[in-house]
Amino acid sequence: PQPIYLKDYQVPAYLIEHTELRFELDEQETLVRATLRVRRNPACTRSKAALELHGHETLELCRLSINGEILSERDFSRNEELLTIPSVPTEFTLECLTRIHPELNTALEGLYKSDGMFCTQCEAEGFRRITFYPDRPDVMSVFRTRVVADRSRYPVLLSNGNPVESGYEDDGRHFVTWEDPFPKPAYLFALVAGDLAVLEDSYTTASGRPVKLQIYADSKDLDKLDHAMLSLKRAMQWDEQVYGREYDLDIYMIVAVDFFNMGAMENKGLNIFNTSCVLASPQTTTDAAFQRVEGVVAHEYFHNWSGNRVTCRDWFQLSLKEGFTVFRDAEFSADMNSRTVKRIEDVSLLRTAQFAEDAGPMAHPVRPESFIEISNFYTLTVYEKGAEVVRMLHTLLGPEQFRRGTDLYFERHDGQAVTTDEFVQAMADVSGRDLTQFKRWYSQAGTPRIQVSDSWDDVAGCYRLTFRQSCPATPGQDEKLPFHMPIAYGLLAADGRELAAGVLELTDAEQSFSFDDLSERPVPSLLRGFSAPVKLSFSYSDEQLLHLLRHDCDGFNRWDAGQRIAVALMQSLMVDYRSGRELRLPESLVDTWRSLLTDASLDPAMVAHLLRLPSEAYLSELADVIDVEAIHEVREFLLKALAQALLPEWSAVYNRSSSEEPYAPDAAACARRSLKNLSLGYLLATGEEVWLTLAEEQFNNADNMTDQQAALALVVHSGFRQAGERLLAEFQAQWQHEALVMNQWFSIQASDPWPGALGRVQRLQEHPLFDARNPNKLRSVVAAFCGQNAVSFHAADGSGYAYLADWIIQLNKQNPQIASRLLTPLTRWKRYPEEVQLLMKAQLARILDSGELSRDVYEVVSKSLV
Ligand code: B3K
Ligand code: ZN
Repeated sequence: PQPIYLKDYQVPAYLIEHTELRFELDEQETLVRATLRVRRNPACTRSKAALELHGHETLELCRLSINGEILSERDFSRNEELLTIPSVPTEFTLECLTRIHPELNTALEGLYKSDGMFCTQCEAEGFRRITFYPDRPDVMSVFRTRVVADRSRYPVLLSNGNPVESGYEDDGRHFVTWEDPFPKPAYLFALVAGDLAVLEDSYTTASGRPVKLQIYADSKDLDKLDHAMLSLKRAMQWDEQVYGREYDLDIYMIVAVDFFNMGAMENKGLNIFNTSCVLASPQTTTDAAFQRVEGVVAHEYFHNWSGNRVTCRDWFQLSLKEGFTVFRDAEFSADMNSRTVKRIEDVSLLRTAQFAEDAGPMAHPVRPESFIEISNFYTLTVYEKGAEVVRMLHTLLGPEQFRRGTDLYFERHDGQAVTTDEFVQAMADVSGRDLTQFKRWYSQAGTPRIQVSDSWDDVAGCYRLTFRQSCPATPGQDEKLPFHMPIAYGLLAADGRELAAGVLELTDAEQSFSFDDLSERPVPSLLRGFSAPVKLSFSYSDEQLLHLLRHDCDGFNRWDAGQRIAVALMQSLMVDYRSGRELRLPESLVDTWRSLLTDASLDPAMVAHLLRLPSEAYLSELADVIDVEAIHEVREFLLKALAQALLPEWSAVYNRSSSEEPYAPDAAACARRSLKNLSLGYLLATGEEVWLTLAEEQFNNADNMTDQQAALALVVHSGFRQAGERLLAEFQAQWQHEALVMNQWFSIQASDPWPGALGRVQRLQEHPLFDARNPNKLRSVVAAFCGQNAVSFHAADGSGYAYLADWIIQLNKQNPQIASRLLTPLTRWKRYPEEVQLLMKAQLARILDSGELSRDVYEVVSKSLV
């Protein structure tokens, strides 16, 4: 497979003004008739350019005609990817009849069957599995789609836009015709056919237009759609208030499907969702999942403007819509819930997973320069780091200018397919700023490092901060130029008062800032709210960190001060562990934690986050060489030691956080439950039977999934093995008919680090509810084991690596996107000790030699072995 380069971009030679589709859906084979109104692109300077239509090798071409004249084999050529017609008129109608086999489609790209229904996934390049078409985002067309199918099996027939016609055909079939007036690229096309239940509601836009809202799902899940509906209405209103963006069609539909490669898809007017991102009920859904549903529903809705009305010119620009939309959904969630908690969660993800990506073999800029398979670039870098880049623009310009910038961007480019440059240009135009240097965030990969030092002149009352920035080499980029970034800061006095605060703009490799007329030497609070996606180091003393922990008005930095204290301690304990010294818990930490635990005036959400130990994944990311065992043992030791040292406090917090109130997934209640379950974890870590009894009571009496599942996971992951087995059996008996709940049941077991994990996981795969064709099941078992069970995955005999490689080889044919995603843990071999590296690399090599690889898997494996 050959890479595709951003620098080779060329405008399309032909445009499609109108696309008419007719689908005859059938169990055995589906017929697709496409009628395209084609016209030469006046902006294309290549005279005599051939018409190129993408078409996947699985398409069976039945008939092809231009202006009614059937083409013969001599009139065109075809390879695995393209159908090329060398000579065509300047304007013409192309008709193409194609036969496809959705029932055989296990890649879940294009048109496929999920359980009993038909559905589609076309982003990024799935439309070419449906019909021959210029499947590129800069070709935008109006679509009219007629869906024909058996009436009894597929009573619901959906596509993009508004329904304009329906009726009956022969043989018990019926049809619905849909028209989408907004020109769109093929990746936003969608179709659904099935026997579905629907929840209906309505929304009136700010300018008074009524919109019908519909969420479709399997009838047994009809009771789990209220939260998604509420989230949708909130998102619609928020986008009007915060961005001035209204919805534009008469109807907005969401469909829940079981078999889905990712979370959800923003098809125009017809979002298709993984059930895991739309279904929610207190009994079956945890707080975290409630919040995910809210966030994803909003994200897909926001795409209607940031993605659909204004779309990407080419796939290198993916972050134009994804980074911006993630920023929009994060701000929405922050407004709906706790802003600080949302930020802590997002930064935790960024600092563990995205930073690890930046340090791995697939590291790429937010706007990649080349790819072999675009599906491999739906990454944390494009999404999460891309969102951070937009956030930095927001910080640099301030909210008002930023809003003027987005207004200009939407107005200027409505109906167009554009690049990240256009987005930044709009921001530059409204602010009068030169953002040339800022754009390096789009082109340079890697996580910048900022080293900060300070000095104090007592006589002059002058405090000075010096910043040095650098960025490590990444594949294909050895040298990096300095970034332009905002550093939000505050200077704290000894009594906690703020002496100064603001935003510094870093542009040089080394840069100093002075603060005059200060009455005392301050403690600096740096990178408040995580104002730039960097690794910032400053040699804080413990006292200074404690000071920030107590007094910083920036909630994020208060939490981060706590993290820095815990990380430093855990790193020094790891040194002790490796040299065989006894591990000891310093009294000072116990005192700090006690004061946090007993101060009832603190926000429970904050306390819950402060008292959660840094994850194994985060400690791994920070390590020079990852010692999986040391990280795990030290964390376990600290958990137990803190549990014992503060037993009465944990118990008191547990009781204080228990509540009789009916379940609600609001920020305050979520915080309380999270603190309660954190306490339960510490109590169980003591290994004392009484706390097991408490956990079992919680498991049995919980009126919500958050509490029940927390109790289950804690017991299963504890040393109480028999009790764990018992609860797992009870949970299964109670929930075996709820697929999403059972996914959690699988994943709790797959992530259990107790010895013998691989054997247990292999037995789970024999479970009747496990289905290797369903991505959610693979994530619950395979990804959970390889990604959340480090000690077991990294077993010294290499069995975990071989296990994953076996899966990749199997899935490579069946579902390349999922295969390539699951592969990630193996690609990080450079971060481990040498003997481990050899074992991991051997499995990568085995995959490479296993036969014909998909582009997806080939790209990741080959780049990882460099
Ligand atoms: N745009 C889709 C992702 C499509 C992934 C294709 N492999 C979901 C989203 O980001 O909203
Ligand atoms: Zn998105």
